[in-house]
Amino acid sequence: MKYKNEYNKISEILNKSNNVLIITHIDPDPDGLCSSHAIALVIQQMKKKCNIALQHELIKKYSILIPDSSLPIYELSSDINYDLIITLDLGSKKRSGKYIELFNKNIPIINIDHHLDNDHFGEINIIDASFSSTSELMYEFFKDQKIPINQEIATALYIGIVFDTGSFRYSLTTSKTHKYVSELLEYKIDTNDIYEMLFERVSQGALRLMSKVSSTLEIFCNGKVAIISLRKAFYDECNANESDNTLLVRLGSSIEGVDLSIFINEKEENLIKVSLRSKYNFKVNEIAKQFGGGGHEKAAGFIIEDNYKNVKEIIINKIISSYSKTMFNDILI
Ligand SMILES: [Mn+2]
Repeated sequence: MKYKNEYNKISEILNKSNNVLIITHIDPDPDGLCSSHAIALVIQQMKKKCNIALQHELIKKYSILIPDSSLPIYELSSDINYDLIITLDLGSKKRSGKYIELFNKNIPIINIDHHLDNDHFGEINIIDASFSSTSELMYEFFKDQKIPINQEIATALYIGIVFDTGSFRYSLTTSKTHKYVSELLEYKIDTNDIYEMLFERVSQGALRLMSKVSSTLEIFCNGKVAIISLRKAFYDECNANESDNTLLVRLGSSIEGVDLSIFINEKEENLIKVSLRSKYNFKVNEIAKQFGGGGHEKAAGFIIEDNYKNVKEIIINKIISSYSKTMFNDILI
């Protein structure tokens, strides 16, 4: 096993720790949340204390992913001293949001992630982009260390893997992913319910929002590039809220012929999150990095403090023109 030494060291540190804080990225996705939940359950099994650090309460759709309400914290409390930090699916310290100060406190950090551009800020770093998800890596750690798992832990890992692989469709789905998942399925996981929860079940607000957001579609480069925008005002217009936006980022890339899809999410008037997805050779993480963000070659993003109109101009002038240059020598604009 490639990470045998690291896995042994993690077990050693875990055994010595008494109070563990688990941190995943801001705007957590099911991979970050469920790998956090899985290790939290294991730590509880070891009769040790642990918490999962979140920025704020989870959106309704994802709150069921961490059913034990004593696990999440939303602020650091001055009377709890954590003696170990485990970061999961967290590419950089900055992406820990309000918990960034913890990284300068001499607390040992175990950093487990599958984002290629991870900053390696831990004492132990297992960063491997050949894994479909952090949850898959977490399962390998449990398996290697013979850590007993149960239906709840297996379900958490399964959800993380299903989400990050888009139900085993994305290219990072390997034979190893399937092998590990087949082992997890021994634990009687309700796969149909999970699939529906992640990808199919939508609220009325979400459906109205989807229709509104779809109508913003703009196409560039002869049908190869799509921009879709979620304006802040849409929430009120559709009687929807932020928890209704989770499926929207995929809309652009589902269009036939689209290679690069750009999702502009206006979170505040001067705070815009841009998500990039590509299907072929255009590495979106390199673009995201130029704007202080990160991610994978085919899925990346960044946050920009500017208004919608300016951000859109930047996208057209910098990202789409760079795409056109890289892929078509500027023939298509
Ligand atoms: Mn992930």
